[in-house]
Amino acid sequence: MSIHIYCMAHQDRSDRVRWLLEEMKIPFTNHFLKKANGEMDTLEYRKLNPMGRVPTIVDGDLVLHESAAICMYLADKYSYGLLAPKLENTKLRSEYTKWMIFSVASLECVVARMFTHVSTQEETKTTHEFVQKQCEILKLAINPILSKQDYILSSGFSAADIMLAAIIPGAHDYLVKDNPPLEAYMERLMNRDSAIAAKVF
Ligand SMILES: N[C@@H](CCC(=O)N[C@@H](CS)C(=O)NCC(=O)O)C(=O)O
Repeated sequence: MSIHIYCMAHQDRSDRVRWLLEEMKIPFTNHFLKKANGEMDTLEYRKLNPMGRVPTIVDGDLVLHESAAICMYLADKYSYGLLAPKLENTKLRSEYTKWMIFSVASLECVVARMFTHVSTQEETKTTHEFVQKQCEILKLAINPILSKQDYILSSGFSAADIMLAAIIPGAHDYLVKDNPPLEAYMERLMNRDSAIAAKVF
């Protein structure tokens, strides 16, 4: 049975969901919605996602929105103990949960400003200064880890890397450029067959 992904494009926040599914070799069907045509605003779609946003998935009788929650659900269901550490492995699981939450609550809320607070030249300048400052703070958490290991968890590649690597390029100049640990990390992740198949980058 195929998992249904409601999205707008390959490079919206559904990218991480497709990447994870490709990684786990789970079949999926994309449903591309056109916002301009009101397709995210229909009664039918609002039943799946009351906010009329994407991504939303339907997996059998389960409907879920919020990309981090979707990835946690899918990794637990289809790759428990591999791409998602088991609950009984308390330390590793808490690290994993931390990075999954960090990816959206700390990283993406900064990175997203690059696209939403740039109407005028003046606003763009202020936004870039803000993002640059915030990225220096975010790097305090990420850099020490990626300086000593290839992936964000000591156990190796996980769904947390998918979340982080799908978001980081949005602020490439402030996070990746001239930052060897992040440059190497992104190179490693962008070249995964599953990321290429999912057209994330
Ligand atoms: N926190 C949500 C964000 C969802 C979101 O804002 N998605 C964007 C596309 S990437 C969207 O639906 N935008 C259309 C709109 O806001 O009308 C998630 O991670 O899934």
